Amino acid sequence: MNASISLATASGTSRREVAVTSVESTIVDVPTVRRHKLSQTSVTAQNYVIVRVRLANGVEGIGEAATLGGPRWSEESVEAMKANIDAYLAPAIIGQRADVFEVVGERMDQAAKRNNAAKAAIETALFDAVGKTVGLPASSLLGGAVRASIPVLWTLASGDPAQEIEEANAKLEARLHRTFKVKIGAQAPEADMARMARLATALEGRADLIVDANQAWDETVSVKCLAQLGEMGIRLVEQPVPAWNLEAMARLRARPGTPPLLADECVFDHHDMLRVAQAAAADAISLKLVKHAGLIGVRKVAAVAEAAGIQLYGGCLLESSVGAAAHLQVFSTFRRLEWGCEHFGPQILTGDLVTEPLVFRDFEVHLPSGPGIGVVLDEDKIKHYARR
Ligand code: MUC
Ligand code: MG
Repeated sequence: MNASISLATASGTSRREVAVTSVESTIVDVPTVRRHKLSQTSVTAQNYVIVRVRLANGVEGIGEAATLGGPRWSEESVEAMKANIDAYLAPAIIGQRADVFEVVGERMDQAAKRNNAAKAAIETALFDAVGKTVGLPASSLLGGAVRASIPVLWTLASGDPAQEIEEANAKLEARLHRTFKVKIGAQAPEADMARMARLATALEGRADLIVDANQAWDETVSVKCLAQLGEMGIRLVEQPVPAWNLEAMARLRARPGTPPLLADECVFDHHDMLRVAQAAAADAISLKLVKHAGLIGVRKVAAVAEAAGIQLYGGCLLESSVGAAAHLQVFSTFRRLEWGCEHFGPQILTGDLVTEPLVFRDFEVHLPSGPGIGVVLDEDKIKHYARR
């Protein structure tokens, strides 16, 4: 029998009922509680594209694409994403079955090169809608959750060590976070090293520290700084050199005293991951929907990393509870997630976008239990934060 002729799903929903009837994109801007400074940009508001996909059965699915300071962290901006979703990606999938994720992915790839964050938001909305249709969490469609909560870190990024120590102490006190990622590279390396030494001393024995240079250094500066960071006991160093320079990452990694290296901007798809593995350029990979074009893409990159013995780190781009929930759905399916995750995003916003924000407790973030990605949009909040 031709499998495509069989229309019944587990819940009795016909395949025709899961055809995509509309795709809607909305730009929202949500202020952050403080300025967040990276090497290449600095933000006081997070910009997202919220995608809603409607199916013929009336079920709506939601997804989110995040950016950090416009097209500076990567090439996508919310304005470009909205334009490309509306003009190219939505027409490519309207009328298609939502539950054949690979087919939809291929159609989107034919309609637009890269645009990974935009594609991820749409694919997330499809997983949400299909999960809601069959009454299962997206994690079940991705292999099944093996954990209900994940250790979550907090990022210190004001650039002012006194403020950062106070912020870290408050998070420790509230039992929210006990690993802190410090954003470095916006100031001179000497100033960052002095800042890190202060933080390491103030938090010694109470918290773990990692750093993210967001590609700020060259190899010469990295040689010097990585040795110093190693002596300070920094647990992990993320993307010290430009994304193109895998050879430098590999040489730095081979030096005695270098802390483990985390690949971020140098890995967008699974082909990039393979090149990093072949070059022995990283100890761990930061997995993000905006880079890997969707939940399936996250699993593909993770599979290549696992095959090479490279550890997994649940990355973020300061998503709201919408994007964070989507990441948790896929992260929860990994047998190993050595470095936990950094989905503190909902906590750095002055307001969230969902009716029940994610739960942060005892240094972990909890997987929501509902169907699909497990969160529901708060329509008043969307109206409030929507760009006019
Ligand atoms: C990045 O480069 O990792 C994630 C957390 C944060 O503070 O910045 C981001 C992006
Ligand atoms: Mg990074």
